[in-house]
Amino acid sequence: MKLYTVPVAPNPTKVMLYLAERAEAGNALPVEQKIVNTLKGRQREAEHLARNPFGTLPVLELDDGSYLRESLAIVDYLESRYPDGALAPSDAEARAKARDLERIIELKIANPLAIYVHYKKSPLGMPPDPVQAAAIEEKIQAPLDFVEETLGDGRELLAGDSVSTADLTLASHLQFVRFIGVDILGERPRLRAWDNRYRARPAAKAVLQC
Ligand SMILES: N[C@@H](CCC(=O)N[C@@H](CS)C(=O)NCC(=O)O)C(=O)O
Repeated sequence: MKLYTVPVAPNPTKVMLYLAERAEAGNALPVEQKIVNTLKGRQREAEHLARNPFGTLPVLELDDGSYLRESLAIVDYLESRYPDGALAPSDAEARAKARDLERIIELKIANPLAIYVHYKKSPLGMPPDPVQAAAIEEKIQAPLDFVEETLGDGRELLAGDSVSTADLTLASHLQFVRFIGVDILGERPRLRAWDNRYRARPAAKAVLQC
C-alpha cells in the first residue's frame, strides 16, 4: 500500500502519526509513504487528481490500485485490516467514547483550525482575513474548554490512558497552528500538559516537525 502524504499538513499528519504509533508499538504496517509537495501545487496536478479528484491529501492506495481519500477512513481501514495492536479499545463503551471525543475534536476544533491557519497566515499563499480568523478563534473556545474539562479526571491522553485517534487529530492540527507561530491553547493547563506529554511520545517526535 502507498500513502500519498505531506508533512505538517494536518490530515496527512494524522495518518502519519497513526503509522508511527503502530510502528513504535512493534506493529509497523506495510505502507510506503510518498510525498506530494503541496507547496509546489502537486496535489492539483493530473497525476494526483487521478488518485483523488478533490486534490487533497492524504490518499491511501490499496493493493488492488483503488483509493481511500479521507484520513479517518484510512485509519479505520488500517485498524480493521491489522487488528493486532489496533489503537481503538476493544471494549464497546471505551471505543465509542474515544470516537465520540475524536468527532467532537475534529468537527468543532480541528476543521475550524485548518481554515483558521489559512485566514491567519496561509502556508499555501491564500489571502489573510483577520475578521474570519477572529470569528474562528471565538468559536473554538467552548470545545477547547470541553477538552480541558475532559482531562480533569487525570487521564494521561485524551480518551484515557492509551493513545487514540482523538490524540492524533488534535496533535496534528495543533502542529499546523504552531507552524504559523500561533498558540491557541490559552489558559488551559491540562490541555497544555497533554500537548507536552503527547509531543514527548516517540511517534510524535518522529513525525511532528514543530
Ligand atoms: N477530510 C479530508 C480533508 C483533506 C484535506 O483537506 N487535506 C488538505 C491537507 S490537511 C489538503 O490536501 N490541502 C491541499 C489543497 O486543498 O489544495 C481528510 O480528513 O482527509
